[in-house]
Amino acid sequence: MISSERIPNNVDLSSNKRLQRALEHWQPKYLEWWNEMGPADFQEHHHVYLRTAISVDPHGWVHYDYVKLPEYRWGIFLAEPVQDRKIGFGDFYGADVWQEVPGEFRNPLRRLVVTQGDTEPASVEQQRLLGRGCPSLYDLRNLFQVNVEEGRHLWAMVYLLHSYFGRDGRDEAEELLERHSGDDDKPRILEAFNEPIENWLDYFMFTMFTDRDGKSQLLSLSESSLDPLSRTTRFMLTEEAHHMFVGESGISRILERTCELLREHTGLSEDVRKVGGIDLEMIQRHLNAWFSMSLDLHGSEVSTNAASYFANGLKGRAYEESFEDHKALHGTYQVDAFVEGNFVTRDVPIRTAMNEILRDWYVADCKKGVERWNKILERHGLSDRLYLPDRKFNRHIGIYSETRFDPWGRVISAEEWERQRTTWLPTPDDKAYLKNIMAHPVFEPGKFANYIAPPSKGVNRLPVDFEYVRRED
Ligand code: BYC
Ligand code: FE
Ligand code: FE
Repeated sequence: MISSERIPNNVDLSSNKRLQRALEHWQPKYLEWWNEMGPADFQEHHHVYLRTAISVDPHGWVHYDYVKLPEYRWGIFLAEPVQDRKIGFGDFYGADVWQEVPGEFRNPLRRLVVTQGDTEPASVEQQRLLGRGCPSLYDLRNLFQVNVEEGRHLWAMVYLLHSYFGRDGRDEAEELLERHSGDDDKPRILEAFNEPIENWLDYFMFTMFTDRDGKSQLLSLSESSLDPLSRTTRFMLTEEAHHMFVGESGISRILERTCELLREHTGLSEDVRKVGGIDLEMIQRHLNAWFSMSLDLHGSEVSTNAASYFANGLKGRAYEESFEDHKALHGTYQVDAFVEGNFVTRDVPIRTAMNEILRDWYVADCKKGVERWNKILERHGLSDRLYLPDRKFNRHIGIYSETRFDPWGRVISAEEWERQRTTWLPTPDDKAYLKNIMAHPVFEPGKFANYIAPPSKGVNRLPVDFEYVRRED
């Protein structure tokens, strides 16, 4: 990488003047978007201790330093090419991977890249106001770390659009900055990215469950026959790990603190809200909401789109090499459908079940996280446990979206749903309570809001009370 370049990269941008000019033309629009839609209140005077990707070398890919947010150096990095890489699945199994976009797959590939790209700035927009109620400087810094990296993920997709999709790609790159999360006229493409992230409980659940859909989708795109897409998404996955760490450890620390408050003040059976903590029921409701929304992000259980993505080698399964039959032409997959009041197990061609197969991987990965959370409750002697709701619960996409299910997967009536929804999903009362306990930011180094425990260690081996965000006028 040549660090003096306006756009840091490992794609030899300076030897492709046309592309370089196109990206340098997009860059000021990106910065305008970042200033307007990125983290509110912390752009001008604050220096944030951040990691910046500077190469793809596994031993030294990041550099840590203080940086002002708008001066962050968003770069374009693709994982190193795999020599002689072959197509790993679908009808073209075994052929050479593509370095250019085949004309016949231009539209679906563009659509995949645009859908992926759209989520990245959307999440920054959703999290824009969270800094105002941060539980600590450590958490504030992690929020901004995630935000700048989602910004970089947008750059990754815009690089592909500009390099491989010509005029249409350039137009799509502009539109990625014109749609906005929650906008009535021009919303973001996928549902979960138009939902508000109002508080830090939402935020940690989002980074736990929705960023993990990012991991699902990036794993499957990293199998793509389009080699530049594969390499870009492979490098994005290294950053994604930190986002999920933020979510999982954030909830762990809330649980830790809730248990502590219960023991210290009220005895294990009392209302922890009386001493400013977050009760397990409220945590479970937020888990239910973000998990079910993130299940929706995997698409319909039975999908001809997914089948043709797989057949054509555009989007594979997570860890495709762990499967035996890479063409998936013959097998069937069992899907529990619900037809006229009854469950029926339908055998569907395996290719049409690719969304569901990816969702299986996702659910298993989430489950491990919830088990780690439950270890905390167990250690503190509580008998309550968190759980993942059944995958049919609260769905808005796919075959379960027409029927109401409870969190255990049982069919319920619309009236029953209305009666129970406040026990299963976040309520206005939850939101008001969270707003209240998160009304004031905690800016003193080493101090934490009352509802959350400190982390066990700081960032990059620095102490927990390091001044991760510093104001300078
Ligand atoms: N909301 O055949 P179907 C991340 C549409 S997160 C609204 O079931 P398909 C991140 C669908 O477009 C990862 N609409 O689905 C995380 C289709 O429309 P048409 C993001 C939806 O095509 C945190 C119709 O419903 N990456 O990176 O298999 C922070 C029937 O579709 C939704 C990707 O998603 C929905 N949830 O689509 C920052 C990867 N689901 O054809 C970042 C790229 C489906 O009827 N996208 N529809 O007009 C894909 O691979 C696929 O498009 C989907 C599933 C996974 C979204
Ligand atoms: Fe991302
Ligand atoms: Fe992420």
